[in-house]
Amino acid sequence: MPLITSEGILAEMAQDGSTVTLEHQPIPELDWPAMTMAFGIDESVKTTELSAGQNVVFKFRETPQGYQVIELQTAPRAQPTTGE
Ligand SMILES: [Cu+2]
Repeated sequence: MPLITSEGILAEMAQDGSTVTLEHQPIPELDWPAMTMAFGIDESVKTTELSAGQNVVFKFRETPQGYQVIELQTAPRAQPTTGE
């Protein structure tokens, strides 16, 4: 399965660093709407400087163990907010 790139907000990081919960944007490659869901994290991903509420860009793929993030970087907020 190819890598899929998306972005969203880091909602929660597991204390042991094994999973991350992301509020991601719609992902047309998978026909997914925007949602909040947990992903596994590849051990190569540095998670020490991440914290909840940060905007992130990430790449993931499907593995036998589920959806696995293999790249995760903080990013500026790209979506203009409305109604604020
Ligand atoms: Cu999802």
